[in-house]
Amino acid sequence: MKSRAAVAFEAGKPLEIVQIDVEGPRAGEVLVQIKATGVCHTDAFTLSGDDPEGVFPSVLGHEGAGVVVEVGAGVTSVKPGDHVIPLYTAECRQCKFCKSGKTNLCQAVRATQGKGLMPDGTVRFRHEGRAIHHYMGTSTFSEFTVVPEISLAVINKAAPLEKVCLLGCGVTTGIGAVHNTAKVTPGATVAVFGLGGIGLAVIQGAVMARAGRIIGIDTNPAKFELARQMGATDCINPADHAGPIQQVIVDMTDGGVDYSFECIGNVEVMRSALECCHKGWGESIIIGVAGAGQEIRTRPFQLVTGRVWRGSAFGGVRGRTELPGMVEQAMAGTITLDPFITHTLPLERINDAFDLMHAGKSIRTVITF
Ligand code: NAD
Ligand code: AHE
Ligand code: ZN
Repeated sequence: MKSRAAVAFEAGKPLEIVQIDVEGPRAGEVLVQIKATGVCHTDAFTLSGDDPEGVFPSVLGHEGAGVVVEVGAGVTSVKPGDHVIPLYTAECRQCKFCKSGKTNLCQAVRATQGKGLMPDGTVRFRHEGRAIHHYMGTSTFSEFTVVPEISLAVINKAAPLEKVCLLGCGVTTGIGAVHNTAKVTPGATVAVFGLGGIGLAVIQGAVMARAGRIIGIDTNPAKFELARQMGATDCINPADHAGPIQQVIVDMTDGGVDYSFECIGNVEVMRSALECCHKGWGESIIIGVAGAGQEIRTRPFQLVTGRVWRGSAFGGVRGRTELPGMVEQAMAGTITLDPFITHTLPLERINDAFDLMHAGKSIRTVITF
């Protein structure tokens, strides 16, 4: 079938809105009509060319929601008409990772997904006969996409797709990192580095966990008002301080925070986030994605003296099992999505969404089809 799609033909170039050919679903696959998709900083990161797994041409996008159109042979857990959120972290419930009970990082389709291919090693997208790669197993910047059955969470049909698409990445990542990775406790002091979509979702998670103090840090003070509205008790711009930001935070928290979250993808800030943690127990969670060749560093003494470094992918959430419940929470108002949606644009204007993000003017732009 034909599909309108925003194709990344080359790294560092704007997306091109073109008509692509989408092949029907093969065994174990599902054809989904995407109704809405958020634009996450990771899409911009991959488009920039910094992602070691970035392949071009490709259809980016991994924060979408849509409706099942057709299922391939052997598909039993979804049917046409189901409302779904595509998962960049699949959940097969059979691999060593799923069965461990220790991680959400299912590996059933991860190797081919990282190469921009479907699990059988081929693609379903073509443009003028040329193969177009998939992205993160989701490719939500296309009106029609094909994904593995195990990469779909079936959600309540009454949920507004143009809002709950944000649970496909940003909001789930931030809230999940607080609850599943850090396990923030009531009364805890929390520092959040980067007040974009992920950082604000961490703030929302910290409020849900009844954290006592939530310190937001951003180099763009325009992000502070919304951060405060969502529950930040203090907002700091590192540029307003002469010394290292970790020292500023240690001084204002009687020795450091209980938990910190890096939501930027900057390895220098990752160091600050670790070093602002309290001696003996403070834990720092890396969420931000850093480019090829980047490495983190600190004095090992920071860890010897009890600080802990962790990472979190998709907030540690098992998508097929847990996302439907998070959608219910959003419908009940326990999770709030509206404040994240600063802009809504049609697919034809998707490059504006990237511009708004780079200019620091948006939290999330939702693209509608
Ligand atoms: P965003 O662009 O909306 O927000 C980033 C924020 O960081 C901005 O407000 C910006 O002003 C701020 N910032 C930039 N440099 C800074 C600095 N030196 N000090 C303080 N603040 C600074 O991005 P986002 O969509 O919220 O994504 C944030 C990061 O999380 C990205 O690296 C993204 O790739 C990553 N991410 C990871 C996961 C995961 O599962 N681990 C999921 C989603 C996104
Ligand atoms: N491809 C990159 C890493 C990208 C990355 O870290 N992705 C996050 C999700 S970001 C969503 O906005 C993630 O979940 N990673 C776990 C995984 O299995 O991909 C690289 O460095 O190669
Ligand atoms: Zn994302």
